[in-house]
Amino acid sequence: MVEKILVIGSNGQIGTELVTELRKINGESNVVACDIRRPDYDIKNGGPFEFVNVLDKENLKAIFAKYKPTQVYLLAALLSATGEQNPKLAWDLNMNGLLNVLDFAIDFGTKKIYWPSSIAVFGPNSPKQQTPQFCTMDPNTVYGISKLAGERWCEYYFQKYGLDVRSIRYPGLISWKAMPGGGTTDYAIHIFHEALKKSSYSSFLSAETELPMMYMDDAIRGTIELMDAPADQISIRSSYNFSGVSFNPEDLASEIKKYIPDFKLSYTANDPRQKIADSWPKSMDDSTAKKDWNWKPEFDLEKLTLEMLTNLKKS
Ligand code: AKB
Repeated sequence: MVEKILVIGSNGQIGTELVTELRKINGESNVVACDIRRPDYDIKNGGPFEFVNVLDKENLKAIFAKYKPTQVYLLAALLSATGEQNPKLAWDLNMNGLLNVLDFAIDFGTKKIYWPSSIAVFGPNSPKQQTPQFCTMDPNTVYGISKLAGERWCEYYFQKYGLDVRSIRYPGLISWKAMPGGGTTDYAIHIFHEALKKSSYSSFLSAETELPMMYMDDAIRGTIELMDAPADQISIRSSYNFSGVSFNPEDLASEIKKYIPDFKLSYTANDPRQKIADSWPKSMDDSTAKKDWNWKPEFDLEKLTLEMLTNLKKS
């Protein structure tokens, strides 16, 4: 079957790479990049682009009617740090954007929906190490609250309407093609840019702040593997724990120093993102993803550091 795929929020850190990969697999004309702004990089030349605002129901409906998508990836969202600056907008976009897409997916017979969740669904009382799939969840950011509520809606639409919604709880994603969009884990990307430019970086998270992270290539491959898995192998209809590698700013700096020996890491105190990071897991138990659809990460800290430095130097 030829898939017709919409990627909503295509200009962001994930969308930029996901669109390219989906176009390689499904053909350029079958993957429609959708965003509120025209992209200023190559996806605009490689296939169709549409202006889409997920909060504008008429606009969204017209896109569903035009393309009758078989799959929709909904990536448009406000992340943890930006969400705290505008909590009501974050709730509106992250929640009503999802509900609008789920409703039109039913109306227009879309076969599969992908919606990203995050490690932000966990909170101060969740276990920090090897955080299990099911445990106490008390997120205290509006982003985390909206992602946890969104997970419940995804499972509800699957159970009530049989809609094939699939989701992953992303850790911090590390990539070089597009800049991150306002998250708490963004330091782990900025550090590479500054290391190459100035041989120094001031981290807004403290030395010992360990967080779950993943290289973008792993995240894109895992996302597509989940979407390709047979429906009867998907036991989680809220969102899967998903793990790559865990490290803190000191670990990352030590790895960067292997290539840039004079690199200096300092710290900026009292950044509001520290409190968010302190409420999140340090590492994730993703055994259910491993069991259900054979998830296996390929990038450890050494490999992702080398990839980041090599690619950023070339770009
Ligand atoms: C963020 O930091 O907000 C995101 C995430 C972990 O979901 N990168």
